[in-house]
Order: sequence, then structure tokens, then C-alpha cells
Amino acid sequence: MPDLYSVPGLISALNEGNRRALARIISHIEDGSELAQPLMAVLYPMAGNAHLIGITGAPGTGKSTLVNVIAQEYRKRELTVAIVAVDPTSPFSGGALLGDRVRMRDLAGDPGIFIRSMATRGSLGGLAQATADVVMALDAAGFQRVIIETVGVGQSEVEIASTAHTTVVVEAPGLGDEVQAIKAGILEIADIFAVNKADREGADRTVMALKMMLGLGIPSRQILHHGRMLPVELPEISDEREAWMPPILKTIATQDQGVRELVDTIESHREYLISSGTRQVRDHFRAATELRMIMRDTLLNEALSRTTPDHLAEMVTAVAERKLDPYTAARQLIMI
Ligand SMILES: Nc1nc2c(ncn2[C@@H]2O[C@H](COP(=O)(O)OP(=O)(O)OP(=O)(O)O)[C@@H](O)[C@H]2O)c(=O)[nH]1
Ligand SMILES: [Mg+2]
Repeated sequence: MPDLYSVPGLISALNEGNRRALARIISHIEDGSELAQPLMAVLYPMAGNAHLIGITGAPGTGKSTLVNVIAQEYRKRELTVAIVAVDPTSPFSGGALLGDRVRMRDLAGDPGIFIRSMATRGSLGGLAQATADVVMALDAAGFQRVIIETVGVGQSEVEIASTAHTTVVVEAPGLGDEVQAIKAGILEIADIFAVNKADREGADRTVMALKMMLGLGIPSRQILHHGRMLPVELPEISDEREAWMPPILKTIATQDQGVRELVDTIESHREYLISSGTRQVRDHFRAATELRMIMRDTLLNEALSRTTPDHLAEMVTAVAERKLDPYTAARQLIMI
């Protein structure tokens, strides 16, 4: 019987491919139990090999269906896949549950696939960090491709999707807007566009609209990286042809059409990231963002632990009544 109650026990079971160990590790991480940090300290150096794929887009564009067939395509290529579905909708809406059930039916029983849903518990910042930690654990567990599905609404979901190496923005015709990603502000994070539901009327118009927007030069992620403090230099891409232009692909997820091409394109992007040096930049960018986020949380918790609820309430009242400005109050609370 493997020992699933200690860090060394869990890690050695994980290394033997024990699924229960993996599920337990993820639960510890999600719950922030006392084993979470010691586990992550061991797992972190083991991670870094997986290619992380973000799939995002407006509700109902067919993301879950697409993720399902992408995973099957990867299995045909003998690559192992973990799927993390981040669902910000209420569990009562049924959408995600239904999607998950379909997934279970199609993908269950394959040891090369692991599926996990992240519920929106706690704060949104917490969800982004929890998702990153779970993805790291799946990477450490040896899954070669990790797919992260998020609905492209709201800052946090965009943030989660943009931490992937390759982000696929899913569009679909017939949802009111020709291109939904504009409204959601996720156009900029796309490495690849998938116009899904290509069996429906209007798919070509969506493709045309996207082409036009790309022609207008929407800011790419590479440009967004400029001006941020990073320990590595952005590789100089002097030749326009060497830069990555987000390709637009048509898919019909329900009929498994265009999926092979989509996976080919994801793999091309992966190779591009490595050969251009962009992958290293993205990894540093992710490390910088993550470190800053954790430092902020740690400092906040530390400061809160050194004060009393009464004292905090006094400070809040003083700021609300304009007897003290929030900067001075914050400095006093942090004691700097
Ligand atoms: N006609 C058509 N329907 C599709 C296609 N792909 C998905 N659908 C259908 O669209 C509906 C929504 O699909 P989901 O995969 O749940 O979409 P989603 O983007 O994951 O939805 P949320 O997670 O709720 O945002 C389902 O009824 C699918 O069967 C497609 O290519 N063509
Ligand atoms: Mg879904």
C-alpha cells in the first residue's frame, strides 16, 4: 500500500503513475492545506516540460467540445494530456457539468488523459494562482500537454489563459457579434484563432472580420511584453516574416473537422516559441508575474497577522472619515 499521507509518500506514488496520489496532491494544493507548500517545493523543479495550451472564448463557442477532440487528437499522436477546466459559472447553470459529463464519456479510462475542473471558490486572484499551481503539478506529473479551458470573460479568466504558452481564442458565428473576442478584450492574447461551428452560416464572415482586425495590427503579446521589468531581453525579431502572425482556422468540433490542422498549428507555435527564444521570455514573464503575486499575498498576510481586527477597523474608519489618507494608513499598517 502506498503511503498517501506524507510528502515523500505522495511524490513517490506520483512518480509511479498513481492516479490517487495525483488527485490528492491537487486537492492539497487547491485547499491550501499544510502539505501544499512542501509538495510544491518538491514538484516545482520537476515541472517545466509540458506545453501549456490555453483555450478561451465567449460562452457557448464550443470550447469544451473542442478541447475534447484536441485531446483525442493528441492521444492519436501518443502524447499524454491533462485538461484543467476553469469554470466561473455557477454549478447550477449546468453548462460545465454537462460538458464534463460528455468529456468523461469520451475520454474516461485512458491513463494518458487526466481531467480536472477548478471551481470558482474564493477570490478571483486566488483562482488564478490555484490554477497555475494545479497546472504545475500536472506538468510535474509528466503530462506532455496541459490544456486550460477558461471562459473568456473577466480579467481573471484572461489572465489565466494568457499564462499558457499557446493561447487559442475560439470564435463562433451566430452569437450576435461577428467577433466576440473584441468585447471580451482577449483578441490581444491570441496566438491562434479557431472559428468553430464552421458548419453554421456566417463562419466566413467571422474569418473575414478577424483577418481585417489582424491586418489593422492588433497589439500582439510580444509588444505587450515591452516595458515590463524582465530579467531577460526580448529576442530581436527584425525580420517581419520571422514574427508569429496568429493564424485563423475553421473547425467543426462536433464533427472532428479541422482539429488535426488546429493541433498541427499549436505544435508549429510550440516549435516557433522554442526556436525564436520567445518561450524563454514567456517563462520568465510568467515567473515574474507569479513571484510578484505571491509576494503581494505573503506581505499582506504578514501585515494582517501583525495587527488586530480592532486596529484595522480603526484605520478603515480613519480613512473613510478622511482623517488619514490611505497611503499613510497602509504604511503604518505594514510598518515601513
Ligand atoms: N453546430 C455546431 N455546434 C457545436 C460545435 N461545437 C460545439 N457545438 C455545440 O455548441 C454547444 C456549446 O458547446 P460547448 O463545448 O459546451 O461550448 P463552451 O464554449 O465550452 O461553453 P461554456 O463552457 O458554457 O462557455 C453544444 O451544444 C455543442 O454541441 C460545432 O462545431 N458546430
Ligand atoms: Mg465549456
